Amino acid sequence: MYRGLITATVLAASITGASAATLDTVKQRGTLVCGVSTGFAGFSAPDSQGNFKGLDVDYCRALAAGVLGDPTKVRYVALTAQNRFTALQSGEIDVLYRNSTQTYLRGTTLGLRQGPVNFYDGQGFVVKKDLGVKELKDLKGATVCVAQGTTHEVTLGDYGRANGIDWKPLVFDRVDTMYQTFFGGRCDAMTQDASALAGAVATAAPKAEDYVVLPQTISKEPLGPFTRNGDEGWSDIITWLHYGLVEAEELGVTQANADEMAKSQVPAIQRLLGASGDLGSRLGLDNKWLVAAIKAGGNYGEIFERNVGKASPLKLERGLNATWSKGGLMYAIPFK
Ligand SMILES: N[C@@H](CCC(=O)N[C@@H](CS)C(=O)NCC(=O)O)C(=O)O
Repeated sequence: MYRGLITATVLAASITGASAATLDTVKQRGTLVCGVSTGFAGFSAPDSQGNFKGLDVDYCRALAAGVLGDPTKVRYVALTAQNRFTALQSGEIDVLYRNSTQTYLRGTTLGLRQGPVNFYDGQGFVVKKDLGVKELKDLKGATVCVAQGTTHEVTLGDYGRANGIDWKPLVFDRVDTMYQTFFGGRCDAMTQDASALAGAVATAAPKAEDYVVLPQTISKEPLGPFTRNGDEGWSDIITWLHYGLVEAEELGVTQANADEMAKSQVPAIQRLLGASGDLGSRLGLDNKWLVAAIKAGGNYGEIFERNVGKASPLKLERGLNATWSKGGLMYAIPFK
């Protein structure tokens, strides 16, 4: 009891220390420290040279460009599902961009803020095609590989109990071991975010065409950034970065034309790109911060297509991640 109290006090003290204006810390350091995954193709994974690539990584780059004027001024910290939130609470990282699902409990109990969703996902299943599985109830009695410390571990149990499917979870604390085990044939199915399954099949499967991601999903997995409570200024920057990238897509501002578009006569484009309205300064940033952010990796649509869309090995549809005007959920709050 006494020891628990000391630990809690030390943790609370370190959270307070870490919540001093993150923007100032980042500017003084000259580098953004971004928490990402240890390896999740399409979102954040090191390439053959060890450089992190992916949708989440492009958010880190856009943020560094917007805040520091240089998308390369990022130090990536690879985090597992288990240690990601502690790394943010303790101040080891400035922001977490790591395919992390937003939930009520994570939002209310961790001392963290949940930023706007940058990828709407759902928990899916992958199986070997020759197993002949067509729907989830065909997985009765199946061994299912699942990662520890994720939303999936809990949802798998809940769904099985509610629907009378007695699947047997095989739980892994390391995702690389989970992939090796599944593709080695030890589990009948593997479950995680449907996007992650597409990435795993595209990059880790011995023969991608032998596997199928089932069309059903069993949960909503809204993925987005996390920041610390008590630093509204920094959380606002994370929020408006996402809306800026979506607004850029809606207005046709791209990586290639951002400088040119800054001279546009369209008031909404002028405000977004800092030609009028002084919006950046209200966040403690340069008024043209979003020009720099968009030039780092493009607008939301460009980031999506390059990393996880048709131009990528994952080949995902835009679906819910299309802009609202095209039937999706990506909708930017107006810049005015
Ligand atoms: N979105 C889920 C799952 C996120 C997650 O950690 N997924 C694992 C695979 S199931 C992953 O990306 N692992 C890569 C890594 O650990 O670096 C959550 O927030 O709990």
